[in-house]
Amino acid sequence: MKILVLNGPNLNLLGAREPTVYGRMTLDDIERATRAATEHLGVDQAWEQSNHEGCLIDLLHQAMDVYAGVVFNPGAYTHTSIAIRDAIAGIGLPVIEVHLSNVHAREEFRHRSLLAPVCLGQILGFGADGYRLGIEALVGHLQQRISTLGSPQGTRV
Ligand code: CA2
Repeated sequence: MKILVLNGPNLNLLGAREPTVYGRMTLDDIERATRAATEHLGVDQAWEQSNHEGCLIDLLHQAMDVYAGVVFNPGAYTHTSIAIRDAIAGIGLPVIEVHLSNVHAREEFRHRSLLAPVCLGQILGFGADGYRLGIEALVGHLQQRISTLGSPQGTRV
């Protein structure tokens, strides 16, 4: 089973600034810790980050032919991007929205997610551990789907 862990704008700055909000781990630290904590699941993970809306959309489109699902921290595009929402709806893959911070405990403009209605679910407020939780939730969902529907030869899961 292959999954994509996708990260949006400014997440490449993690660890360097705003440690009180986002912690001290860099995105590379988070990737390493998440891979170690989810190794037992035996899933093949590709981690990507982009600061550009169009790049994130391209990566979501490309994911259609390669991955069984996506764990996605869309950063501030969560609150603004109809184009990313359309991409998620269009690819038909299960996508789990992850946020490091509890966006509902922050500024009002962060309370609304344009993406949540087209995602399988949201995980937020658990810091870096949210990525592990997101992967576990995604894998659990995919395994349940396989046990209900089966996995015919040639499908991704
Ligand atoms: O809590 C999250 O994971 C967010 O997706 C992080 C975004 C924010 O816009 C969302 O509302 C919630 C911000 C990404 C990180 O931005 C940084 C900016 C400066 C220094 C470090 C990180």
